Order: sequence, then structure tokens, then C-alpha cells
Amino acid sequence: MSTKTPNIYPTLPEQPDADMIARYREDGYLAFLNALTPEEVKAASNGINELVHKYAFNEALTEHVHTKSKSGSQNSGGLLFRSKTSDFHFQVESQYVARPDRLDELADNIRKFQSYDMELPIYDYISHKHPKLRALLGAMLGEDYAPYSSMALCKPAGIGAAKPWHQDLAYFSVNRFDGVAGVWIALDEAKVDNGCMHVIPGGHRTGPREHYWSKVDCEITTGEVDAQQGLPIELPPGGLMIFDGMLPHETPPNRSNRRRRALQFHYRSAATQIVPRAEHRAKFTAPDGMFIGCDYSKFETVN
Ligand SMILES: O=C(O)CCC(=O)C(=O)O
Repeated sequence: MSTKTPNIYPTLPEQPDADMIARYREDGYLAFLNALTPEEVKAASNGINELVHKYAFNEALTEHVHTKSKSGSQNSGGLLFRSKTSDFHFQVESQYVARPDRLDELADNIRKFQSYDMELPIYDYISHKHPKLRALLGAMLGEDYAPYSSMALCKPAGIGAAKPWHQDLAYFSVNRFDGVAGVWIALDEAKVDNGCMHVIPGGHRTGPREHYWSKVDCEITTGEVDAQQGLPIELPPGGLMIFDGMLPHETPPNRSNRRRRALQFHYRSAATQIVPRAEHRAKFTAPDGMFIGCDYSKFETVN
């Protein structure tokens, strides 16, 4: 494990100070134990159940499809519920068998929520309007930053799969790699045993690393990241981490009997542009020009 002291502060401030900004630039992440209020955490967590009750097995609103990846990677398989009226979709943990008569249980066994920021006022508030989060993002990305995506991974108790080492910009179709930040918010206590975030401090400063599709997911090739340098960032419910889009990070599997829910949002600076995938492929490369990111064409949906 890294011997560095984690950049974990007690409270998300009204305005980050110069030391926080310098540490973010140097290490690629900052964490705050206290960012959302208990009421906000409760509303955000209840919202997951609310969305599952609204959409799961509701033929009027949602289609459900089975997904698998051409590489056979475990994390891209599983039942997917896709809204018929928006981009919102959520994926069930691949080992869980969803049943229409057990929707609260299903809500505890979701792997991924995608494009959910406008599905409920609480997510709209946290991701777009929360004054302290806006101040944090403004300080790190510039005042005219823009939302890029809302995608949250949850880890069901006992079966929540790992999200192996990766850089988020291996996936994102943007034209430059110095202006993207992720915000990760714990809704349950996140510890090492139920799959908290791990980061490589400073690992965002050495450019794209080679990724490949393993049996689990798209991940950084062995040897391209020193897992011994991984620093766990344990957070209580309502704790928040902001991290650079190039920072290698991972979360281990949840082998505990406690679920680990989280929210996650990504943002980009005004200097970045969303570009066609071909342009991203030409940029997220090794020195020889070969694409080393995560290629979505490996995905397949099967009705
Ligand atoms: O929440 C997690 O377990 C991991 C999130 C993450 O690293 C990602 O979505 O890129």
C-alpha cells in the first residue's frame, strides 16, 4: 500500500483553499468525510429504490435486455433495464436473478445506474446545483465547467464485483485529457472490505496507460500500474471524492455482508470538447499511436 497520507479532509468547504487545489493538481484527488447531509444521503439512497420501483419490469416505460460482451467480461453482462423515453438505464449485478415481485431486493442488487442525473430532483440538485460541489468543481475545472455524465456503480453485499484499475478517460470521448473530473459520493459506509475507492496518488500525470478487456472488465494491463501504490479512500455515508479523469483507480469486490451504494458524476472544463469516438481512439494511444483505451464495440446486447 502507498505510504502517502491520504488527502482526506473533514468537511467539504464553501470554497476550497489554495492547499487543496495544489494537492488536487499534485495527487489527482481529494476526499471529504462530510459533504452531503444525512437527509441528502437518505433521499439519494431512497431514490435508487424509487427508480427501480418505477422502471423495473414496467413494459410501458422500460425495455429489458440481456447484455454480454464479445470478450466475455463479467461486468458487462447481466440484465439491463432501459428507459423508453430517456437515456436512463440500469444494470443488475450479473450473479443476481431479478424478479418482478422483489423490487426492494432488486434495488439492493443493481450494478450500474447510467444517465440518472435528471431522473429525480435530488440527483439534479446534487449533481448540478449543490453550492459546495459547484465551488469545488469551479476551482478545479474553471467556473464554466460542464456536466459530462452520470454513472454510478453500486456493490451488492457479498456479490458486488470488482471494478479493476482503469483511467476514466480510457472510456470518455473528449479531445484532451487535462480537464475532466469525477465526483464519487458514498451513500453507505465504504470500507476496503465492501469495495471502497483505491487510487494511485499522482498517477494522473504520466499519460494514458494500456487497457485491455480481461475476464472481469476493461482494465489497465498488468505492470502498467503498481497495485502496491494503491491507497484506499474509506468514506462514511455522505463522504465525497473528486478525482482527475486520468487518475488510475479501482474498487475491490464486495465480499462483506454490507451493500456499498454510491453516486458518481463526471464533469469537463470548457477547454475540452466532446468528439467522435474515432478522434478519442486517435488520442488515447501508446507512443506508437495504438489505441490503448476501452473499446465499446466489444459490447453486445441480446434481447
Ligand atoms: O464505484 C465504483 O465501484 C467504481 C467507480 C468507477 O471507478 C468508475 O465508474 O469508473
